[in-house]
Amino acid sequence: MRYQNPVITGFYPDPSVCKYGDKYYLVTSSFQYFPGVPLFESEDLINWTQIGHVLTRKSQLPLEDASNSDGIYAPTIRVNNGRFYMVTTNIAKGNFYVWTDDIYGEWSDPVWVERDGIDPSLYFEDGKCYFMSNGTDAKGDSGVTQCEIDIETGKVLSEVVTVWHGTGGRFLESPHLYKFKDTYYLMAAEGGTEYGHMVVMAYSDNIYGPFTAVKNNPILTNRNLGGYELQGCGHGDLVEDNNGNIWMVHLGFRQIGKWLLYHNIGRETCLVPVTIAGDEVYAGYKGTTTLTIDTERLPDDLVQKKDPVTTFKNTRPGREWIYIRYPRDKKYLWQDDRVYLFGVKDKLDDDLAYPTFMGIRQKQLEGKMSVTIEKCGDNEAGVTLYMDNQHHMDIGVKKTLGGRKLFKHVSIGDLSVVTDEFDIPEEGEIRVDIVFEKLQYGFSATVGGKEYDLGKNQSRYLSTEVAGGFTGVLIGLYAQTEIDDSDTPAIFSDLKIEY
Ligand code: 6LW
Repeated sequence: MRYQNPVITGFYPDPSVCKYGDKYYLVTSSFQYFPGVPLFESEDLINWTQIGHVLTRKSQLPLEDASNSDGIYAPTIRVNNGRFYMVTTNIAKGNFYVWTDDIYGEWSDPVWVERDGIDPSLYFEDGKCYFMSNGTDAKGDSGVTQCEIDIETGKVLSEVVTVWHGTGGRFLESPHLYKFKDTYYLMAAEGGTEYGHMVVMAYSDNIYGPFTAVKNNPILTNRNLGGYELQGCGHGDLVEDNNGNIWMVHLGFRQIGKWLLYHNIGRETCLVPVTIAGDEVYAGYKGTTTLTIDTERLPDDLVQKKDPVTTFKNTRPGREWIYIRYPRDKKYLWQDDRVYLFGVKDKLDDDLAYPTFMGIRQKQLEGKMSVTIEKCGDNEAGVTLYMDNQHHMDIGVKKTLGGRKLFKHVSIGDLSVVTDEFDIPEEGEIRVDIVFEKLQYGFSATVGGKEYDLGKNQSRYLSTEVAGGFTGVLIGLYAQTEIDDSDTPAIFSDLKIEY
């Protein structure tokens, strides 16, 4: 059959996967957003359904100090004796894991592990649990570090050993350990999560090494494919299916144009077949990831489903919709096909703030969205394409003395500009339309049967290459006022996002 990469589109980076029974479970990074660590389920590896998040409580997810792209970095998911574990880094606090015996239920409070480095991973064998990260050992050596931990308490039980230094690329990270046919395989990423990203692998007869690099490293990279739209392939995890086939999920990003080195919708989750043959490992198409993959490993009648039109009815707060740091209590209300947002003083431009905002990922480079703003609350409400607090494009409605203004506001770094502005009637709903193209966004609105052209802006200004960081564009709804206890909500209805 033929499937398309990415298999999970939009800002879902650093995927990790495990299999339990006949189902696969996958998690990704979430940075400064709440809830943390999106959790997906699949029966076939190419159709993934988000079933929730792993970190759903403030006690699991302290994000007060999390600026853009801080917070939760790459997670690893594993299952051992029917118990699921998710281990990750909260960048301001350290490494921790949580566990659950019910994948559809709540996860435990964090169990902190006194180990440094990012991208922690767990490996279970013979009643023992090994913890690895890209850390530093007691001798000051750094690389992939490994030790045994007590999985009940998180306590480090053994000496920390640097087991591999990689193949020489910068930023050796995302270590994962596996055992295939009695040989240990250690997989990691190198090159950094940009255009030089790659996946490398080593093997050993012993769990603590020494690890020898396989013959054909990097086993996966798109760094040498000039002009190919899918770039930055790296940071992977392996899983074996019921037929003994091995697959890798990994991140990659789609450039906005073949020769335009910008990506705005974040790092996404891809899937490639892998074959391990002793000291050689074959991944994807000749060690690269293609947008289209033909495989005999999946049945010909399997269909890769397209995203349905997104509405308020088929999405949920805290599932697809996420918040910046925390949703303040009582500022969000969902009723059937309507969303009520109670504005606060915090603004989209503010760092370390808690604006009234809920966002959902832009999942494809091309598409369109529309939503009705029935009321704009005390002061201001709108729609934003949000990369971070310094990079966003907003269509807003604001009350003025005796009327209202419809406007477009754009923040690009230290430029924060209202680019278009119209006086509109004091009453009546506003329909906002945004068209997503690869190179630009087009904005318009309709009020009382009259259409307002709010112009176009280049998508590159919301890209990672311009904004920096590790996230991707969210389609957000927001409300703002001059007081924090407003009881007049902005009201949104009839949302449609189509790709
Ligand atoms: C993550 C690191 C990486 O922890 O980027 O792509 C960092 N790889 O492994 C943030 O996602």
